[in-house]
Amino acid sequence: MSGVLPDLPPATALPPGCEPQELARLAEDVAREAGRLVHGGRPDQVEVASTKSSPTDVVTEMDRAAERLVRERLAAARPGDGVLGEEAGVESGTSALTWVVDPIDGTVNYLYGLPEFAVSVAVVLGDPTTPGAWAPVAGSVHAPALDRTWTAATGLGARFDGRPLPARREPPELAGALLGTGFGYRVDRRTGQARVLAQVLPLVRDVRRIGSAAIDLCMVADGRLDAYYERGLNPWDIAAAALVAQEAGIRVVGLRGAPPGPDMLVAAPDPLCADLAHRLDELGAVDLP
Ligand code: LIP
Repeated sequence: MSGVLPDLPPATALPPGCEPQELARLAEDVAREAGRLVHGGRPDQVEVASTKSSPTDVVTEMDRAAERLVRERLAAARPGDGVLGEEAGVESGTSALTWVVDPIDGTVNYLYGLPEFAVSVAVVLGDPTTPGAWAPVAGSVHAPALDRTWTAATGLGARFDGRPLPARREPPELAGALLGTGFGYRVDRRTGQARVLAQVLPLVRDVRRIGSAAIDLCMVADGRLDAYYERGLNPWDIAAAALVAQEAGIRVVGLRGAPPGPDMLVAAPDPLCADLAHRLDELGAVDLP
């Protein structure tokens, strides 16, 4: 843990039989297999199976099928671990580890046939449903339509398509930064997020709305974005990608001394991270519905 704002805590005192590199390999293998199902099995016309927080917060049958596959593979490989998945919720385990799964991060992109979606598979110590109470051990984000995979293991660095991440350029000042962000599905929250964005936009180089938090965070890790912020993210959106980012030397924080979580997540190299977090706090970015 470094700096004045808390990152996700490092995974320490790993239980016996918990080898981060092996867990990272399992995470990537399972994410890739689910990616083959999601991308290779995508019907010409993807149907909405149901909605969640709003009529635009959609679930497809492929979200459900991919999560079932991931759960089956993880149960076979590590039967005592718990699982938290976006679609089927929490399944407690007997070990100290919990797998955190987003079967399709960027579901709306998937629905529309846009390539920016990813399978995110992470394993954490602690309780992933409580911000600040969990530490990522290993994880993989596989974007099958982009043919990109980011994988990390705690203390062992992050890899992009099997190679060490490219060296990053010197982080710019805020005015020169290319930011990623995203928006919730509820109208009241989107209204507030638009107000904050209108005040952020003049302060930065430009903004990209990719549509997948996991890909946003990985793009900060590999230098395709300078920074990313979003309010309203779930643990399954960020668990793998936050570790990729942290292992690439990126700060992943909340605001006002809070850990990254649903209230806010800010990711960037320092000092850009601290500057952006401070500006977002000044703009009331967490004082939103
Ligand atoms: C998505 C996030 C994205 C956010 C979207 C959505 P989903 O996750 O990854 O950052 O802006 O609104 O929440 O719903 O596609 O798994």
